[in-house]
Amino acid sequence: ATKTNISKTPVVDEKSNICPDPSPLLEGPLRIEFSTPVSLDTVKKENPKLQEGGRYKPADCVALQKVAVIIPFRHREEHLRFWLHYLHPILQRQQLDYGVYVINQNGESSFNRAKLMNIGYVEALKEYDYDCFVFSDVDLIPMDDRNTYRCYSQPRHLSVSMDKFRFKLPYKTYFGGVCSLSKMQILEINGFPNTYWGWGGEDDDIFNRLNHRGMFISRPDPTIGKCRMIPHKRDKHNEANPHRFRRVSDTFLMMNRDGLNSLNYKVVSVQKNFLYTKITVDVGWPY
Ligand code: UDH
Repeated sequence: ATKTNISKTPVVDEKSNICPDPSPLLEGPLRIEFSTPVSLDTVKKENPKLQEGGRYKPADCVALQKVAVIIPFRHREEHLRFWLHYLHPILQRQQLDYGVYVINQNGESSFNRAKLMNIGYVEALKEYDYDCFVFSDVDLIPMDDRNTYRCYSQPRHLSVSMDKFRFKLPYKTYFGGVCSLSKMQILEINGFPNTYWGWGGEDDDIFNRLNHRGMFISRPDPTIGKCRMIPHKRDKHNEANPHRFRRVSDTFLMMNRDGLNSLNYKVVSVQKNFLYTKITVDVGWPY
């Protein structure tokens, strides 16, 4: 009889090898706490399958989406360690092809969260053909890994039940914290505003942009969308923006000229760490 080699590597049709949705690796509710600090060394050891720059893709199936996770950042090292410790294992169980980009605002001018998000979008696309962008505050950790950090047919609000708001939405159109938008959805709204300096308003502006373009917000159910915020005080140089209410009422007037098409910044450095890519940028000053 002829011998057949059954151990031969099967020829896999890429299409039939797409990762299943939802991922079979999900665990459901997770225990999240911030009492014991974590070190980057520990997080590195916990995640041996990562590639330099905080990149990962599943080894035995083709991920459904290529996701860039963008974190607007300045002086929050301790929060970032918790974020990396909790999120890397979750994102891997979600079987995403992903990269983590920490967009670090250089200098001490007033913080500009939405501009850093625009920069993250542009810089991540220079590296890889991402089709989905998750924008996450550094201090928010999901409490259930069924809350998949990917994109949907409508823009998605992911941090829907935050402990600080007693696990309820603070208001119906709230879009702050963690959200995901596909490349197409971002391009339709000209990205985010670059002109919100200091705390507040930019998330409502983004909601208005989406609304003006006929999109609506999709959300996971409130149990799956639970998340914890690492307790903190307001940062220096991120005082509440006194112009925010007036600015939010002008979204429709401004959105075509304030966004990706007016974005300017300087990259100060790009640092490839094992757990994330850190891009330090000059965003300029309020005008
Ligand atoms: N961020 C930084 N550094 C800063 C400011 C903001 O990294 O100096 C980033 C970070 O990702 C943060 C996000 O921007 O998660 C949003 O800023 P925030 O956490 O200050 O905003 P939030 O609305 O809190 O979550 C406001 C301060 C509440 C203080 C209440 C004290 N009880």
